[in-house]
Amino acid sequence: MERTLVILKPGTVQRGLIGEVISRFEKRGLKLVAMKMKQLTPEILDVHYAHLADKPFFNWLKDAMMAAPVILCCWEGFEAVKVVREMAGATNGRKAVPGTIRGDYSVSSQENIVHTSDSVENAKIELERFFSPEDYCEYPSPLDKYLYAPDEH
Ligand code: IDP
Ligand code: MG
Repeated sequence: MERTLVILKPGTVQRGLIGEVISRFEKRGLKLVAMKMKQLTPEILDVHYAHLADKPFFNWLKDAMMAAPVILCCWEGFEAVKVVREMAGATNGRKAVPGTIRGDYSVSSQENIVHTSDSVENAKIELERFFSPEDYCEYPSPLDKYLYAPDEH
């Protein structure tokens, strides 16, 4: 099974949407295997958003990501990276399709509820950035046979 990183951004924490957003991933059938609340730092954001360092909004983005704690989650499932990314929707909340998380809860290109890993390769790198091996919980998934066909793993 694939694993992917979701960060519930500071605005999501402040707006009381933690439960709503986590509930969506749970209801979809994804399995939560690690979760923690953390105050992000400039140092970790410089690395995490290095691909945006030359953008005019980079410092605003960093400030927004440090405005309150975030919730870091690792979700596991068959093709979880793509499934989660598509649930988040387009980066700009005004362009995100209703029914996606950003399309239902945001109207901004910056304040857009969640970060989600954009590829299997980046998911591995990002999970290592925010979680240690001991942060993960291994527990049985008795519902798997109701969620997946035998060749979906
Ligand atoms: P993603 O979060 O959909 O993967 P990225 O391009 O990786 O989008 O951008 C990371 C974050 O930077 C976005 O989630 C958003 O918070 C912020 N961002 C992206 N584009 C803009 C913009 O044009 N203005 C302001 N903030 C932006
Ligand atoms: Mg991105």
